[in-house]
Amino acid sequence: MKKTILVAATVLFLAACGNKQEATSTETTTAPATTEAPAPEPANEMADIAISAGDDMKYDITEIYAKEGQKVKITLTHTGKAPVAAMGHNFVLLAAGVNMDEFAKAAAGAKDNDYIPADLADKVIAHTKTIGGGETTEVEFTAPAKGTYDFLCSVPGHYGMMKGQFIVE
Ligand SMILES: [Cu+2]
Repeated sequence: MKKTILVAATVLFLAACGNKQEATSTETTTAPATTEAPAPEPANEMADIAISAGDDMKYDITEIYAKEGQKVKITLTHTGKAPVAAMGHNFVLLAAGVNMDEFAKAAAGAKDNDYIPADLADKVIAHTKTIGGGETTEVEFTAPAKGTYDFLCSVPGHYGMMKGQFIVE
């Protein structure tokens, strides 16, 4: 008689535990489903842009597209053989309304700072370092407001050949 009561009590105890666990696991499986619901916006995907330039002093692309607020990664590859001192290249994206000629003139005197004039830092949205043949560099930034922006290589004498437009839609 005593044994029967003990068994019954154990069954009740296990049943209670089982129910409790079930309730908890239902809660945890429901929660992630609600947070997963909003699908990521396509604009949130990074614009992964590859651009290259060689010893011929030319970018392979002269137009880059991105969406306002989109994360952008620019990977610059120097496909040439010339060392950085002879034929260095970089990628500099200028803020809206910056005069490219004036910027390039100032950049020519900023060799020690990768040809980015320190006093014009606020005129630059993003830039890579200056690299030589066989090297690769990259920079990440957030696309600015809708509009068309200029980019250039600020190594002296290059921007006449090495420039393009960064178009934000
Ligand atoms: Cu260059």
